[in-house]
Amino acid sequence: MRVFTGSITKCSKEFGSAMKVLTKASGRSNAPVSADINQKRRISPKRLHYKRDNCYYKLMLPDDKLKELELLANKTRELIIEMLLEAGSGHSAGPLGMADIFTAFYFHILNHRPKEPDWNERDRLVLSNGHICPVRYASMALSGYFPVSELKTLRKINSRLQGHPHRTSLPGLETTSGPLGEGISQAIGMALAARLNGEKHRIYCLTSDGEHEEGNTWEAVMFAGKNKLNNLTVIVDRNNIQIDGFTENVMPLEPLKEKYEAFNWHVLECDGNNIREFVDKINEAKAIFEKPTVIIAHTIPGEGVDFMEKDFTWHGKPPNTEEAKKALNELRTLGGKIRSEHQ
Ligand SMILES: Cc1ncc(C[n+]2csc(CCOP(=O)(O)OP(=O)(O)O)c2C)c(N)n1
Ligand SMILES: [Mg+2]
Repeated sequence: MRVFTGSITKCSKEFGSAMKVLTKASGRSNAPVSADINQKRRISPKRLHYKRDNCYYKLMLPDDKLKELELLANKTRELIIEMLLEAGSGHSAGPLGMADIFTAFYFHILNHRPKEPDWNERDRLVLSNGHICPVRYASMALSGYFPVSELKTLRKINSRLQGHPHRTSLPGLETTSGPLGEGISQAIGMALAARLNGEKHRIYCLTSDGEHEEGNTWEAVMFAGKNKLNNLTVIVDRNNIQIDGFTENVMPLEPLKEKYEAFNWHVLECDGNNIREFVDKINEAKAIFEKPTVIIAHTIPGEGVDFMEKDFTWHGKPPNTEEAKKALNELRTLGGKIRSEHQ
């Protein structure tokens, strides 16, 4: 496979050199790890790099792969609109806003096997804010966990695709979620267990900004910081909205970065609707060895559908037929840039 040709950075097996490449590529003057810890440990560059012909290459996103992911994210958004229309209920804003991040996970970041969902070495992706599950279902279907046609059963009686994810119904889900504020607690349990068992998989937890109004979230954040759970990466969907308003009006969360830092976390921020930027931050998180990492991903709720963007009233309602038609037209024409095959 020649996917990485032309866009990969060759580097030595030595971790020190690898970090220089990483730092140079991210345009930063300081390596994102503390030198003393890395000097003491010989870190296998395997998880940061891609091995071919006995050489290690930094995992970057070549342009053609990025384009592929962006188109998949757009397809994911179309499926979300179609599912919600069919279901007649559900959440629009959060799933659309997180389509880029889910696409990046399922098609580039995760070490997983869609046809073997219980494979023990898989990375764990915990979805804490369960109400945005239409985006997870769409990514799972597109990546081969189940047929895309099953998406039409969202929220139907006896469907495996419940309105909030039900772990034992659908292989590939790591947890049941819906009650907010539980995901980081579940993820720290997985991270601690993996460390105690000497297992190498990583644990990712997707959580929302609204969930940071839950006390349980902060207990988990405190525990992870204390235990230096460096195999855990939390991603906060910082879309500034919650069920009936803007977070900063309902319960201000800022300064969120400083709060995490005070709990001994490594904090990164990015544009959560920019796949390349997000993937870069994930790679950077893998290079942090003394702390858990949180990526505060700034996303636009309703991203891709003009009349839904940044409007909290789309938190928990589906489009009607007319609205879905308008939304699908916008997505299928990439905002009027191309002709849709459906026209
Ligand atoms: C413990 C708990 N309390 C309340 C709710 C009801 N609820 C569902 S979504 C939501 C808003 C949470 O904010 P956020 O996740 O940021 O929403 P989004 O960004 O998706 O609009 C609330 C209060 C819940 N699911 N669980
Ligand atoms: Mg929110």
